[in-house]
Amino acid sequence: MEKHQKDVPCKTQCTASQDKRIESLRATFDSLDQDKDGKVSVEEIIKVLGVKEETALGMVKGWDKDDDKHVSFEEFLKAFGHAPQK
Ligand SMILES: [Ca+2]
Ligand SMILES: [Ca+2]
Repeated sequence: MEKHQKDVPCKTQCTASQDKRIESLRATFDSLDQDKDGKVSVEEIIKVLGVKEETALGMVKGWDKDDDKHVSFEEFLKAFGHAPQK
């Protein structure tokens, strides 16, 4: 009867871990986005992470795909969401 425990379809597990991943990225993004406008600015990165302006600029540059100098959650997801989980 309980033999099916090992037969959990990968799809279920993969989706669950993907959801978890997005959830934790969302939490990180929310903590960066201090004014809750849905975008992370250079100033917010400096404030939250306590990094230098040039460091924060470099980070935004790397993540900012549409070049508006802000990182949207979509861009944040693209930057981190596709990295394979080990
Ligand atoms: Ca913001
Ligand atoms: Ca952007």
